[in-house]
Amino acid sequence: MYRLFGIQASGSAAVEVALEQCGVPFCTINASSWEQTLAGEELEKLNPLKQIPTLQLPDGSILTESAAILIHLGLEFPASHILPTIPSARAQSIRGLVYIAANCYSAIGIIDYPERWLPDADESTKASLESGARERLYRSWEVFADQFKGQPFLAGATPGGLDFLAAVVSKWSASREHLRAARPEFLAMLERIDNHPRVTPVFARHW
Ligand SMILES: N[C@@H](CCC(=O)N[C@@H](CS)C(=O)NCC(=O)O)C(=O)O
Repeated sequence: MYRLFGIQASGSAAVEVALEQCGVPFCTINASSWEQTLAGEELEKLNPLKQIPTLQLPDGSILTESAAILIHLGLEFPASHILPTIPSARAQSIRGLVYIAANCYSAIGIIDYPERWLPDADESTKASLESGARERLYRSWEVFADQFKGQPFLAGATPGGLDFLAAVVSKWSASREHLRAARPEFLAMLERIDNHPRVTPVFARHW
């Protein structure tokens, strides 16, 4: 059985949708770095960064990093269409997953925890880092929107792992509010993902 460490409204929602789509048995374990619980202690032993999503595979091994988890599930369960089957489309999905993790998710980490990058800085310096990271995040989403077109979804006819991660990560740091004016068609595609019957029931548990 897969064991998914996560919490409401976090990145674990994207993996939860994917696990549902794979049709595999899994359980969710409520844990995060911002709550001190026994499950949190277990999470920290498995993933020293104490970040979610963290997925324990049926063989007991640990997968961290949302993009890696989604790519793994897509390769392990090809019929799930978490990754497109056509190689060129699959390559673009992998590119998009790594893009979001490297550019968007990481910028949100800076916005949420500026003290990790500037441990000795005063409040105004940290605020300045936070606002620079926010601008960079918005620019990264604009570039993503220009590079990745939903037809009607990023993964093709039905939503895949790239759609799940884009829909979840864009919910934070007011990214969608920015995209409403900057890239309205892309925002409409994100809403299309939210409203897909395979996604809505899971997102309803999170937001
Ligand atoms: N690189 C990781 C980032 C995961 C991440 O930052 N998760 C957030 C929750 S959505 C977290 O656990 N933050 C708490 C922390 O960094 O202490 C990924 O792509 O999955």
